[in-house]
Amino acid sequence: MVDNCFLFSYHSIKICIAVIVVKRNSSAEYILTYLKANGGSYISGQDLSARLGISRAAVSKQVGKLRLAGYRISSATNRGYSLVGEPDRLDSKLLEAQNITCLTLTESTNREAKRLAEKGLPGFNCIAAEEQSEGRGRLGRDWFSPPGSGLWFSILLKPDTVTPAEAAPITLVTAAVIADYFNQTLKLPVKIKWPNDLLVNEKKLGGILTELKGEPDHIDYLIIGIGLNISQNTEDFPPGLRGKVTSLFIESGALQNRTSLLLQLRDRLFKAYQLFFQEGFKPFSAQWKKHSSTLGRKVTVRLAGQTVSGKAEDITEQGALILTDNNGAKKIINYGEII
Ligand code: BT5
Repeated sequence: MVDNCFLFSYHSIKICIAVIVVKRNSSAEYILTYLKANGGSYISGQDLSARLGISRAAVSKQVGKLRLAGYRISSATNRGYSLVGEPDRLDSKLLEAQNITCLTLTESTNREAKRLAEKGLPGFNCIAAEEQSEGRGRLGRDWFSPPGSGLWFSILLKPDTVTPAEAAPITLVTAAVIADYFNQTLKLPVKIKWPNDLLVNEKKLGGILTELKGEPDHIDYLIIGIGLNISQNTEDFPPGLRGKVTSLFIESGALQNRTSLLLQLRDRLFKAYQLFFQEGFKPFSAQWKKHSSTLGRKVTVRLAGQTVSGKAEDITEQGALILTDNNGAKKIINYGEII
């Protein structure tokens, strides 16, 4: 008797769970079907909520899920939603043929690059992912990296001719090459905020996370992780990031093919790193300064538990920031963050 009762309630719970799962899935699928049937025209949230028998808040939540899955859905006040594009996927076959490891999903391409480096993968290799589940910024911060909208990749290098101190400006070299590419080729005014932020109109388009394993006199490996927002709409970002971040699409109104963009950037970066290992930061200094949004400005830099304010005057050949503080004293700052 007790056993039967247990079986009965267990069975009911199972049915209940199944019903919830089907209902959740089908709401997003129905919304997608309606949006597709509407051929790019707007359909109101009220209309969708009436057709599906769910609240408007639930419609908005399901639209959010579709966006996270890579669907490009535009929303406008008093008009509703329209489907702008299907999920765009990196062409993994093409990338693999060009020696780029292309993963559908990974925690972090930097972590993946580290694993491969430890297993013996040589330098001048690139690892990209459609999506990162635990994309990271500096100091353990999160990096939002959904599928279908950005470039999330890491470059593995194993230089044997430079020390960690000599390699320090490689983040600035990376920023200079990317900013130059966006300015020259795509005519997008990308600026560099020392040391690792790529901005357009003061909003963050991308960032760089450089990690190194080695001893003071040699490098085992260097990993340069690059995150760039390419085809997102403003609504595709979590509310906490909106207003502070941007994408190539938001700024230019044009959709770029992420696969070819990645190939172009990888090739330019590889060439730049070869030159950097031979000649240091000097060949990149002018390029970096040209695109800098930091030099000539009053800034406050946070470093190891303290802040320093003053005018950002220049950078050294090691990529350190030269600042004249409010008492007129010159300071050289190797690591830190402008706040
Ligand atoms: C960075 O850190 O700017 C470095 C980001 C590097 C990401 C790449 S993606 C490929 C590789 N694999 C990884 O796991 N990471 C690298 P930081 O300066 O600490 O900035 C982090 C801050 O930027 C966060 O705290 C947010 O405020 C903001 N942020 C998060 N996601 C963003 C995004 N997609 N676009 C713009 N800003 C974002």
